[in-house]
Amino acid sequence: MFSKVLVANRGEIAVRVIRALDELGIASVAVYSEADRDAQHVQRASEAYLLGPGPAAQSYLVVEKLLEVIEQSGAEAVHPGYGFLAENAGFARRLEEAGVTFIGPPASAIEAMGSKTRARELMQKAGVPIVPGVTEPVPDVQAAAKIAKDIGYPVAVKAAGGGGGKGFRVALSPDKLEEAFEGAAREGEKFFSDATVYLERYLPDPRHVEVQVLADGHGSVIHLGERDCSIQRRHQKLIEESPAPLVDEALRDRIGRIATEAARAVDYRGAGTIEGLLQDGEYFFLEMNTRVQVEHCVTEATTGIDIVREQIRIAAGEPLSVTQDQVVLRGHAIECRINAEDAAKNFAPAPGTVTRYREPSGPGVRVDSGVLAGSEITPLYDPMVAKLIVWDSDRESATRRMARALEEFDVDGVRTLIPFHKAIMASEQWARAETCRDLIEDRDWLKTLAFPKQPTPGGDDEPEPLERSYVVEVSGKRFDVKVLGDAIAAPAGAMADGAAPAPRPKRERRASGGGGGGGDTLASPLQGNVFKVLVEQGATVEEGALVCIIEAMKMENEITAHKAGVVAELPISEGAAVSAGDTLAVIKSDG
Ligand code: MV4
Repeated sequence: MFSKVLVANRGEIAVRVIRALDELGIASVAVYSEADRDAQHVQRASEAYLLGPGPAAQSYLVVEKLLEVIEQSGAEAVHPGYGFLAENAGFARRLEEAGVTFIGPPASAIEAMGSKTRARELMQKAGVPIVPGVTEPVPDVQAAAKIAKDIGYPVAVKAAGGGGGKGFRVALSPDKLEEAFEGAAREGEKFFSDATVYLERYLPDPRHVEVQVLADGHGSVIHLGERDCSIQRRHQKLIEESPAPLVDEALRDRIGRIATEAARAVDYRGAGTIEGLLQDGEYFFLEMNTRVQVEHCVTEATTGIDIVREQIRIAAGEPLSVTQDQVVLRGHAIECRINAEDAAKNFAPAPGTVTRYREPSGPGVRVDSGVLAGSEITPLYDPMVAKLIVWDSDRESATRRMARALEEFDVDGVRTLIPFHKAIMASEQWARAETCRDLIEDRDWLKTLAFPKQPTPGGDDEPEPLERSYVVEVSGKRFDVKVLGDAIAAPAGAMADGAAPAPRPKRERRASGGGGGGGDTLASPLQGNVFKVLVEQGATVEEGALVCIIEAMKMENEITAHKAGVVAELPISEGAAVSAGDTLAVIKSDG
């Protein structure tokens, strides 16, 4: 077994890996950027090294710098977590060359699965069912038109370098094909430096079902059951659960075999996930993720197997700790991603400082997080604050437990998805395990689901009725009392002992973006770059009309008109940088 391992990541997953290392008696080496000096993963590791400035391209992604730290610290292996360098075959190879163990699959397996067309071809040869379509790159729109005619509309156009929905477009009809083709190619180029695209049949109402696999270096390949990740927003998974609502034992057995076959076909080693679509009882391979995933925790809850520990043991050459027969699924687990995002603003990132932070606990509750009160959620990295995972005997009780835990979760200073998740847990659609789609149909219930607006965290830009909470005792019974109305100057001494305001004097305020604005001004809710401007000065817009797209944290954020009227000012242009609070447009009411 290793004696020292470097964790090439940050946030909750770095903390998660450090915990596994601690339990195995292995020293941990953290790395951090200037923006993460006080981060949890830095404080929890045995030792920590500065990589460079905040932007990942100057810190967490700098292979040379990581190699230096490996040398300096004497780490024998590297755990990449997810994101950053986790699926970078070049990085895995560099480590191999340096005689350092990459805690992950062989570089060849990362490569094979990295190209989605190559992966489809390999899987087809191995007898793994793939979503109908081509396994070759499609050179141009003309070729695409011929193929699409054969496949039948709607067609899915996907970037070959993509994955997780990046570079994914749907063409509903032939006249929409060019736009979809160009869009997928452009996004592929932007995110993966690869404009190659391919076509698949578009499945109208699938469920996203993925299978966790583990493979050791001794010929064992097993699966740990499936996860359903059908609750997504703009291809970001928001809620995951295991087992999947529509998968029975026979189907689990079938997709489990498909997944282990897929892993064998690329000589897989370590933990991996076969992602697929389940439509009318049929299962189709989508892609393989050659890393530990965010949602691995729900599988840990239902199987009792520590996936990160298995990863480390496998990388050290040990055999899997269980056989397929020993894998027993028990109960039901659900994970909610607690992102610093504003659900009411089309899930725009909502960075800021966490001023109050209290995690839920109690039976069947697990929280994986990398923050504490005082932590800053920076726009430099992904906005996940924590993952809340619950386990209970069945889906219904797990849902109630999740609702309870969400109620206990107390985060202030930044907007989070907690209210959104509460609304989902209380919804009939969730109870019926309905799928949601944000692609082509208007049947997307996530969008329409009523969820309470959150008070603006922090700032004080609007005079609104003050709400103060007090705790009072009346004849020995405790009451929480809200006092509404304008603040009244308390006479000196009136707040003396016993009558101190509760520690949560809250101002309920208009839910607005981080920047606020108000009136005619449409302010940017986030920092980023203007990717597209969709209105012109002088144009008349409806409330909710798309004004521009701002790219931030590798995501395109649609900014919509906050009111109907005429665009009087439009001080933005494509490619320009904007800060949170900057004016994007001034919209004056008609007449
Ligand atoms: C699809 C699809 C329909 N047809 N592919 C790809 C990445 C992942 N985020 C979802 N992806 C999809 N790929 C074809 N050929 C629909 C989706 C999809 C989806 C699937 C199941 C549950 C929720 C979904 C939400 C958005 C997109």
